[in-house]
Amino acid sequence: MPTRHPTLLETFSSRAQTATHPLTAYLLRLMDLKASNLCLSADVSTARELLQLADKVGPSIVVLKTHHDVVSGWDFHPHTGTGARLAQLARKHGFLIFEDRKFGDIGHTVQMQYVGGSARIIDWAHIVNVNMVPGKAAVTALAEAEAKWRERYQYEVKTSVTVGTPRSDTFDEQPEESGWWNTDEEGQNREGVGRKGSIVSVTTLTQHYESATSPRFPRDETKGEDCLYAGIDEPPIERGLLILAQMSSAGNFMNREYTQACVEAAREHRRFVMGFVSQESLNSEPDDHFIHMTPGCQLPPEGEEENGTVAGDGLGQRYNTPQKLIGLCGTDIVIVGRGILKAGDPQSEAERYRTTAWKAYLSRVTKNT
Ligand code: BMP
Repeated sequence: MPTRHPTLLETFSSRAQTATHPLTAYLLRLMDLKASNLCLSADVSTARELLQLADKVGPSIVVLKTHHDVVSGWDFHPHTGTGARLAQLARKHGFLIFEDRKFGDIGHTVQMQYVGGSARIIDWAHIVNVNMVPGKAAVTALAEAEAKWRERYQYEVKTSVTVGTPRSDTFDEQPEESGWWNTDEEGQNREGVGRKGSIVSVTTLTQHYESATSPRFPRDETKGEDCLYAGIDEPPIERGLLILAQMSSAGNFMNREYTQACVEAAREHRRFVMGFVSQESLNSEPDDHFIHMTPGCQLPPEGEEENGTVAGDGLGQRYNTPQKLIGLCGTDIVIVGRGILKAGDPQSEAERYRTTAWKAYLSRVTKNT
């Protein structure tokens, strides 16, 4: 049982007022609006299933967790692909996308994995997580990558072509560095875009950034649909990180000292780290306003004692009920995969999880009154 930090007894709407991270504040407001503290772990094997599932279960959840690398047929197109279509469903139903990528490499590599490659995770996932085994530098590196991405994506690239004679002072002699932050979707170098022209013969090609109406979501341009969930505006542009501080699997190596190092790293990056993937609340200092998401959650089958025990999956996964995780351990959002996915009717099973998890939260905070 964690120490009784004030956040354990505070309502989500009240915590939204004090959250340090803008995306956490938004998520807490969304939770309050939808009366949901449920995350679906959408571990299905095809992109088609994933999109259908997100559309069906979307109304019950506040976060959709993906492992994009287990999905076959994932379309990487930045505007019409799977990430963009998920983003569209996220706007329609009001949920955030959490890519459970568990970055776990040196800083330079995690930056490339986050922002670049075919998946361009940062473009469609509001939230990602990090496995801090390589050390705190991975968190710093991801924070830096996000800040650079945000700076750049506040603007859209507009290209104009003019014919004329360029003056020598319009050209910068400095050699340019290439990296993930200055390549576009096709991998073309974009460094210098917005500040200088280049010539092909006497034609001047000028590219400049213009403020984008909404850079937050790549839209599905093929559908023309663009509805936004009622009652709340667009999420902020800021991306968020969760630190994997404790695991649900039996025999994992994340001991107390390791978890504490995760908490310290989070405190050093309060503008980027939203909180933790953990098995309990890790808020302990007065300034800790972190959010906690917890996997390894299942309910006993319908009709059985709601607080009964649930067996593991035989592959190391251990399960606890929403009542235990939210009521006793103080977590905020339960992450449920197979408990919902394997049900005959995932949509109504998600509703069963939503109502149970919400009830556990309500009974926790009403102990305050
Ligand atoms: P399920 O509810 O089907 O056991 O799925 C749990 C999900 O949460 C999986 O996607 C898994 O990768 C993830 N997960 C976990 O189970 N335990 C952890 O400690 C961290 C995770 O990300």
